[in-house]
Amino acid sequence: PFLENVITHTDFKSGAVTTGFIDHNPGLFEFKQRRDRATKVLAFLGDIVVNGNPHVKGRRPAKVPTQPAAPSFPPELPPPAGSRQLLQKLGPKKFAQWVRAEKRLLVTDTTMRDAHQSLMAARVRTYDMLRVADAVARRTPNLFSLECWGGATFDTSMRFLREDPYERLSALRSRVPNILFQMLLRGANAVGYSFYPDNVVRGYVKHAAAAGVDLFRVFDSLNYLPNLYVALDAVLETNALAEAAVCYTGDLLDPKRDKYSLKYYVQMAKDLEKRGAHLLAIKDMAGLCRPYAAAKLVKTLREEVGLPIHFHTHDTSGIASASVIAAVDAGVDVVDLALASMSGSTSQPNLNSIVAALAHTKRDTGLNLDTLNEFSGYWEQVRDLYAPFDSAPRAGSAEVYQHEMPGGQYTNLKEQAASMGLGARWPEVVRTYAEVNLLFGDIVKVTPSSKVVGDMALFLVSRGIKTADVVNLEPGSMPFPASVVDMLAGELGQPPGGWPKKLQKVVLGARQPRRGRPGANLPPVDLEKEKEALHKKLKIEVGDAALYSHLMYPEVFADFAKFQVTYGDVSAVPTRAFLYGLSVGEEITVEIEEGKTLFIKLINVSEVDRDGFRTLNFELNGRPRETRVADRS
Ligand code: 3PY
Ligand code: ZN
Repeated sequence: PFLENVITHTDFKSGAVTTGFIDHNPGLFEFKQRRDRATKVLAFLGDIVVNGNPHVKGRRPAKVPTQPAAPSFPPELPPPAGSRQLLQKLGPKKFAQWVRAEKRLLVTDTTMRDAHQSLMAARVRTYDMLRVADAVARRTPNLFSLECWGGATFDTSMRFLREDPYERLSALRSRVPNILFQMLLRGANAVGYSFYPDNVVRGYVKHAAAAGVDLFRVFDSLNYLPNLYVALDAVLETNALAEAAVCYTGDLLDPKRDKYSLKYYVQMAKDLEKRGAHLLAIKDMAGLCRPYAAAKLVKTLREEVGLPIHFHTHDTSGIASASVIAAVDAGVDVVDLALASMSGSTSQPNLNSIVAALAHTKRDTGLNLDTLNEFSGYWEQVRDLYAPFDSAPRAGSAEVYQHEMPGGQYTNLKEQAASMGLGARWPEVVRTYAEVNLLFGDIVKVTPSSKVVGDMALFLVSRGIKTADVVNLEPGSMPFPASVVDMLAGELGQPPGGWPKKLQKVVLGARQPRRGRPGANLPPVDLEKEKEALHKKLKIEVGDAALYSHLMYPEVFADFAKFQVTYGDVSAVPTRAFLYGLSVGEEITVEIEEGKTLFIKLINVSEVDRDGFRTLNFELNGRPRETRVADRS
């Protein structure tokens, strides 16, 4: 094939070949690279066909749905200018003023991040996003932003989907140049579960902004400002929008629950404004902000601070769209919503219906309902493909006001409980979760603090320990989960009012709690040295993307890098084949790069041979190819 490449080259044919011919035409070698990539894709598909996708095991639907057709778009028309061009023109400060002065309700679509995180344990692949991305850029250019990065998706994309989160960002960016990209950043915890040295947080943010993030929503899992400021300051050093979040919990209308009162939120908002935030988010991660509370909170915040307000909630109760409408009436500037088929339950409220509700009012969004409905139809079919992970509650439930579990955690914790054999005891896990929150002193629960509450709940349920008995245990006598010990030792920062002293003693034993901001005295990481060490360890090229993936998730990244050496980039494999393999006679196309498509057909799967292998015959772009796979099924 290489020879074939040479003799068909125009220079070769015309006789203009000199000794430098090969050197001057590196493209001749592309063939080998492409062949390697194809071999790896076949090896991957072979493994899925023979052994199944390990994450689907035992949960394969009786009838596997087909891969849906992507919504159409006019390819000859470039995406019209949108919010991103406006940001580039105005800069973040003026842009924020524009947002605040805008009459129509501005809308963020969370379908590509929080919606699938909250419905399907963050399992939606880049493939399904890219298939609709061109249409989104051209047909809903008047969206305020697309939330498409950060939160749990950074981890799950490498861990379960075997794809690079940075590749997702750049692939989406190249198709959607006109709408703001929004990410969720966990303050000093970046996109991980523990705190990082300040220079890691700063470097992470700087690199993410350069990689295509326009708006960073920054929060802290205990509403602990010193933690939040580290990340907020980092965003303020870029040209991106810094949206600081006030995490909402409890019920501000309940006089008995006065720890998280209106006054508390207003003070926090003022502090964030003073620090330089461009926008303010009300981050109601569990969907606890009831309609009348939302109205009061939005109205007051809008009076007390000059920033535009961005309302984020979850529909776990089933009535979150009433809260959205109440917030709209109270003057909220932007709201987070998810496309109809990806909305409701633990996800965001219904984008399409809110758009319809506001049509012909003074807050009319200007979004095209027919288009949104068509997009929702696409996602409805995509969602079917992910049925094994789709474990969100079928209907709204007022129990959320008792357990206060974030929407993004619900399906993940349920997965975790099931993997520990506690699937049938889910209601007990949920009850214990609520008790643990009170045991911890009634805290804000959002990643990572919510994970700690979940870890403790699973620990107590699996060991048969009553929550009420914990404070009476001998200090240091119980091997609590490391996350619980660390949090009570101050490793995530301080909750309002501090940690309950007695509980802290029981959990920490002799360990002394840390005071103040966890990252305050941490020496910076030598990033260049870290890159070299990683290069030596994994024998791969280490750019910033690899560096930060490694710093956030060292083991997950190492495992992912190993996977890539064997199987290459599998993100272009259609989801149906990725999750369920191919049947004999089935053909798929895999676009390994722009304009380079592999046509792959499975022809035959042999019986297991003496060594425990099966031979798979494929047709690759019309030519026979074979791959051998160990049968571990
Ligand atoms: C996350 O941090 O992943 C969240 O979605 C928090 O709401
Ligand atoms: Zn959320």
